[in-house]
Amino acid sequence: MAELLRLLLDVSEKAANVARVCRQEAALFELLVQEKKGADKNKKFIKDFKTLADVIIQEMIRHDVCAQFPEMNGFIHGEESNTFENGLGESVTVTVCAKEEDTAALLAKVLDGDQTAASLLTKAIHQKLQLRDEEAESLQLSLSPDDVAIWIDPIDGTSQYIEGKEEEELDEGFCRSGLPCALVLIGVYLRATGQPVMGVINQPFKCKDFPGQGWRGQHFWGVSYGDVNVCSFLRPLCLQKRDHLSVLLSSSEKPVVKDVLTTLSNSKLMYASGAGYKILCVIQGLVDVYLLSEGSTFKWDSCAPHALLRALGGGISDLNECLRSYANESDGPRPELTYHEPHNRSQGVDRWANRGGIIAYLDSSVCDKTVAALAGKI
Ligand code: 2IP
Ligand code: CA
Repeated sequence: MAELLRLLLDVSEKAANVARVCRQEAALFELLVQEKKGADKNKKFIKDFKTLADVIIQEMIRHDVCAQFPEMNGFIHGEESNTFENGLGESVTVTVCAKEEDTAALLAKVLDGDQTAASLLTKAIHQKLQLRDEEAESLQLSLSPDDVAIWIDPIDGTSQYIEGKEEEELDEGFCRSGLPCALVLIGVYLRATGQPVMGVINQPFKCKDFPGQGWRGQHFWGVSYGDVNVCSFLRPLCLQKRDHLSVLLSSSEKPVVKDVLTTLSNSKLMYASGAGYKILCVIQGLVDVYLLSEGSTFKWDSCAPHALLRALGGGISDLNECLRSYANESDGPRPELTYHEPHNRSQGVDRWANRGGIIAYLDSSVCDKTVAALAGKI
C-alpha cells in the first residue's frame, strides 16, 4: 500500500503544477481573477473559474487514484461537487478522461470554447511526473486499498490563492497570509473506523528563489498505521525549548476565546490564514497548538494534516468534546476527530463539518493545559 503514498505524492505535485499554471499563464490568470457580477456575468459560463480550478484538481486526483486502484472508486471524496449548472440551465459534469484529447474537448466546453485555456490545463493534468522521495519509495505498508477512503481539499486557502499576495515569512517561521498559505491536502482514512492513516500536503507556493522567478513548492507526508509511524521529517526538537504557550488562531476567532487565552500567563497568540496551513505550523513545531472554537472547518481540511500529526505523536481533537470530558472529569481517551461518519441531521457541506471546533497539537500535555484553561470560560 506504500504505492498509494507514492501515487498521492506524484498527483499532489501535478495538482501544485495546475495551481501554479493557473496563476502563471496569462490566459488562465485572466479567468482566475475575473469575477463578473450581475448583468455583466456571462450566463454561458458554467461556473466561476476559481471553483473550476478546484474541481479540476480534485477530479485529476480522483482519476489518477482510480486508474491505479479501481477498488477505491466511490471512496474518494472532495470538497467540491463536479456537476455544474450554468445560467442557461445546462448542466456539465467535469471529469478527467483517460485520453488527453477527450479531457481537452470537455474542458473547452466548460470554458465556453476557450481552446487556449483548455489546452494549457489539459497539458498540466495529463503530464507524467514522478516526485522523487527516497523515504517514501522505501516504505513498506500492509494496508489494503479496499479498507481505505480519501478526503481531498484541492486548494485549501482559496481566498489567499486568488488574492495572490507574495508574503514574507515572519520571524516565527510562517506567513500570516498570502500564497504560501494555499495548500493541496490529500488525506487517507480507514473506512471502518474513520481513523486518518496517511496524509500528503503540497505547498505549491513555498518561496521564490529570486524576485521575478517562478514559485517553488514543497511537500510533506506522514503515515500512521499499526506499528508504522513515519513522517517526511522528524518531530521538531524546538518543542522542549519554548518557555511560553504559543497558540495559532483564525483572525475570525471569537473575542471571548482570545480574551481567555490572553490572560494565561506566558501565552502568545498568533494568527494565520488557512485551516490546513495552521495545522502545518503545528506539525512543523512553529507553534504549540492551533485552536478553533467554531465548526467552520471540514473533514477535507483536517484529514491529511491529522495523519501527519498522528505520525509524530500528536493529534487533532474535537474541542467541545475535550471541554465536556474535562468538565465531567472523564479520564477516557482524548476524543480524536474521525472521518467516516456524516452528521445525518445536517444539510450540504455541514454534514462534514468538524462541528465541535478543533484543537491540533503535537504534545498532548500542551493540549490538556489549553483545554483546562478554556474550560467553563467559553
Ligand atoms: C477554508 C480556508 C480558510 C479557513 C476555513 C477553511 O477552506 O482554509 O482559510 O478559515 O476554515 O474551511 P481561516 O483562514 O479563518 O482559518 P477553503 O479555502 O478550502 O474554502
Ligand atoms: Ca478547505
